[in-house]
Amino acid sequence: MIAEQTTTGLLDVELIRKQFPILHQHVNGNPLIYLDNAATSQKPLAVIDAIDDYYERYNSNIHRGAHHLAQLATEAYENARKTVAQHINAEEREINFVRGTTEAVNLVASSYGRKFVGTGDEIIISGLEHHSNIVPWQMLCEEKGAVLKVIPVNEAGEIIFEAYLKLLSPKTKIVSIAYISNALGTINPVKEVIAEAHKVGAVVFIDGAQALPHKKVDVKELDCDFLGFSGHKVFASTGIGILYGKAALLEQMPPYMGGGEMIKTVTFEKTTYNDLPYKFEAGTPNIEGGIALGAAINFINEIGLHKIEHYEHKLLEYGTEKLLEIEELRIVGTAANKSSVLSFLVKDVHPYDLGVLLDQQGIAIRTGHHCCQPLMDRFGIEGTCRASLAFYNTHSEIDALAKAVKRAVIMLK
Ligand code: 7TS
Repeated sequence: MIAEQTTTGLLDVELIRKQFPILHQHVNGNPLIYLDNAATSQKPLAVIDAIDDYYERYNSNIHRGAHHLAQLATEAYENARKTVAQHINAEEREINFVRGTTEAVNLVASSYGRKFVGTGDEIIISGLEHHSNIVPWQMLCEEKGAVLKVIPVNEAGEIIFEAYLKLLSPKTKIVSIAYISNALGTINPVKEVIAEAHKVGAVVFIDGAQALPHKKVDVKELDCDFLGFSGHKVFASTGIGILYGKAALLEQMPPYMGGGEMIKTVTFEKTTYNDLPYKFEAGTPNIEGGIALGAAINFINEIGLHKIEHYEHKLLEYGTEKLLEIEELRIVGTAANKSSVLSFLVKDVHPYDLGVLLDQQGIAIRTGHHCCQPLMDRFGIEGTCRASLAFYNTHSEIDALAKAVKRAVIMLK
């Protein structure tokens, strides 16, 4: 039995794996070992069944129909919003359904940014960011004549906090930073980042894409102004995500898109906008995605995020140890505070070639720059091999990964 005694109780990985049908298949003649969870995670039966149930029983458009199915669909969608709100300790009106983290950043940059950022103002991001937390801010800076500042990163892949403090000034209007780096797994000290930004009057956007699947995030405890995350990384569907914003800020922000649902009244002369959160939800949304996200959050809460976090930490430590036994392999990203990502390089081996050979052995990893080209530039590399973990991964899968890397390296050298 694959079971892990954690300080918070037993995580029965075997039982958990039974909930993920996709894991039980062979790829290229070998049992699938899925280690690309930072790109997207797999879906448990609870999520698959919730989507099936929606289409089999009550598919309908929401908020508008008086009929029975429309009521069921509206209730399920709004219940999912409530689940998300409770999960991150927010109010329901602060939970905006969007397509994913990318849209969450773009929404804040377009709406808050266009209104509150002007010529000569500054926006701070970190050197660890995913392209989706770089490009929207660059676009805003270009449009407004604002300046983008970047917190440098040390050799371990940690932000240099003292350098951050030096970047902050009354000109800083927005700080936007990932909670956890997708390329290296670094956990940023976001609570401290937020507190310091608030001292100069800046608002903070937290990119929670890699945090929500692995740890409890409480927006009140962090005191973040905005938080974005993607459903598909947290065991739900693609095409759904969340933008949390403090109600007082969302109230001040203009709509991002115009259309149905986001209005109170429309005449050709003037439109008045709907209340939160509908003001930011123009058009028919991804209804099944919202319902799936609610089901996914209930699923991880039933297991317990503290147990998940503890188990994954042990798995990460084990994986680090195992990989470092391989000659000429180095881990890229050695932060003291790290989560669920093993980025590595083997001397004289191209990451892509290694990725292909691992795939031939049924092992799914990602290779390349992981949408973090500036971070790769910082380390003077083109990319890495990245094995990213979820709570359904096991110690024996790590053993298989290490064995397969060893075998592949022999073939490639
Ligand atoms: N921010 C971070 C930290 C991410 O890891 C990702 C996706 C995004 C934003 C964008 O999320 P999306 O759902 O809107 O696309 N990261 C990855 C990855 O590491 N591999 O594939 C996608």
